Amino acid sequence: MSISGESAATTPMIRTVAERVAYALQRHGVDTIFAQSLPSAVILAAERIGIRQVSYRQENMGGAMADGYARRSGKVSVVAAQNGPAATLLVPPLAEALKASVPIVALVQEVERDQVDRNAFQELDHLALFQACAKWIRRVVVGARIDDYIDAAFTAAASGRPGPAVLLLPADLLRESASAPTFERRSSFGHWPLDRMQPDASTIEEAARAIAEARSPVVLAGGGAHSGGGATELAQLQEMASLPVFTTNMGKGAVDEHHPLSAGVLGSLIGPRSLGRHSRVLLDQADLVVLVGTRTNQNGTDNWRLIPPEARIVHIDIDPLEIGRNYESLRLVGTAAETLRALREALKEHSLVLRQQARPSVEARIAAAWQAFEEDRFTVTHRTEGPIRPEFLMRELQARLTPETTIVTDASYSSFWVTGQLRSLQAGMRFITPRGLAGLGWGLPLAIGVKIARQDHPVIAIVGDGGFAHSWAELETLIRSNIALTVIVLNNGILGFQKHAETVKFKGYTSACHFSAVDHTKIAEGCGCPALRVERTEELGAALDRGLAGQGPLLIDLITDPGAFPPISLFEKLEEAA
Ligand SMILES: Cc1ncc(C[n+]2csc(CCOP(=O)(O)OP(=O)(O)O)c2C)c(N)n1
Ligand SMILES: [Mg+2]
Repeated sequence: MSISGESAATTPMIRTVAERVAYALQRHGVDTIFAQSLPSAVILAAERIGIRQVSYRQENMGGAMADGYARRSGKVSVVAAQNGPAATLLVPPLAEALKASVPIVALVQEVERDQVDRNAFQELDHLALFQACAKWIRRVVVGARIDDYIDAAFTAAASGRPGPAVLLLPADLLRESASAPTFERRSSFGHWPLDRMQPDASTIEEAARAIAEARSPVVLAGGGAHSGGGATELAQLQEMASLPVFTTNMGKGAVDEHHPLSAGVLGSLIGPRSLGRHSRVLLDQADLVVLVGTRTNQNGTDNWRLIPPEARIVHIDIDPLEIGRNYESLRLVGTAAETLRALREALKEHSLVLRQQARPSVEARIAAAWQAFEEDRFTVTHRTEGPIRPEFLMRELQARLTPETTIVTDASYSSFWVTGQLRSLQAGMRFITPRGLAGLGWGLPLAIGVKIARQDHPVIAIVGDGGFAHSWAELETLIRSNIALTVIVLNNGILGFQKHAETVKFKGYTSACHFSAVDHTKIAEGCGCPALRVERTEELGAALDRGLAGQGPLLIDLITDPGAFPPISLFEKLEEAA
């Protein structure tokens, strides 16, 4: 990229280590940094050379913005923060990014080098702090090595299984004059996956044969299927080899869910009125399961109960440690796109007659599952009386989706309403959910990051009222930074999942579960954000149209039915009791 040339040309101008950091970021294609002015020397230098600072109100949120930005842009994102208290607030979003495999470089200020271990102001052991939530942590102590460390941080974040890398930058080091590095670095590592890999030919061949010869193979694709063009490759393999494809919550959108071989999201969404209740039999009866980019976690497998024990497993993953963690598998270590492409190439040498013969009946079973799902949920998707059902919102939204629309959710029910009720329109469409750790509060900042990455595309954040309360303050960021996001608050007045899960497990719930009434329109308007309160189904369409017109931000405070819960397996008993 041209930036490296520019960086080389301007090198003589660089005076401080902080400036060298800014130029190194630019060399890696960074044009946006999520920060709140700190470390000041770095942010000043970055703004001076045209890197945009999106300034968050709180570090938790800044980290989640960086997460959304990286997920949607395909670029490594950068978040920066002060030492001590600010650094501690980066822990939750970096933990999400670690679990969800999202590459973020966090630049964290350190106390001055000669003040270390003297109880300097806001001194904290950052190496220990970030141990459980970062892939890589280093402290830079020699100014001349700064480019080495910036490049190492980007390499750590974007290579192999992507994840967060933390670079600790002592304040005095940043102000120091920059001495010449041992050699000029020119590479740009700002995109991910950094290294594209595929398994050896004999392993690919074995997997291809297994697919060609299986009685009833299925694919289960996770979030890894989205990285680096994996979704396009998966769609081609699905069509060529007539393979039915399920996704996990994180994998949603990896295939077009209107394709006749797409069986929707599985995981824990298998309760009454779910698609999974009807579609899961395909997985139950599979003799071969091809896992693509999934950590086979509890939610993605419904407590590890979905995949039949006698099925053969082929597991494609960039992380060798995920393969075999929960299922003994044929090991296909590689990036999703390259490995799926290699599989498709290998399958050209095989007869796919078994797959073609099975296809009409597989398609018929999938169509019947979608049909039964539509019938089961009809009463809630069409209910116009009483408090608004989230399923009604999803039907209204579905009618307004385009393949370019990105839906972003918070943790809790908003994730499940979206993954379970909406239907993707195209392979690679994105439904971004914080399923790495499922922490509350990340919907709004994730969506802000997504919208900054895709300013020309519609982005809708759907958040529960409990989770939204973690992040109200970022409505001001939305306005100040001129981000045209539609935010829908599912205002059911309760910590819904908490209340219902306690009811199932303990036949009662604690006094924390009900809130006093909150008028989110007032909060939004107090920050200068236009807002609407919607209580009746007939008002909803116009409100959505206004948000999607894209003229500016809009908050919709949607008063929803506190009795509604998504069809996750845990709630089966609750549904039966209702
Ligand atoms: C940071 C964090 N704290 C607590 C939880 C536990 N938790 C999961 S869902 C939930 C209730 C969420 O309520 P709300 O955001 O209003 O969504 P609803 O379920 O009502 O749609 C809680 C407390 C969590 N996931 N993350
Ligand atoms: Mg709620």
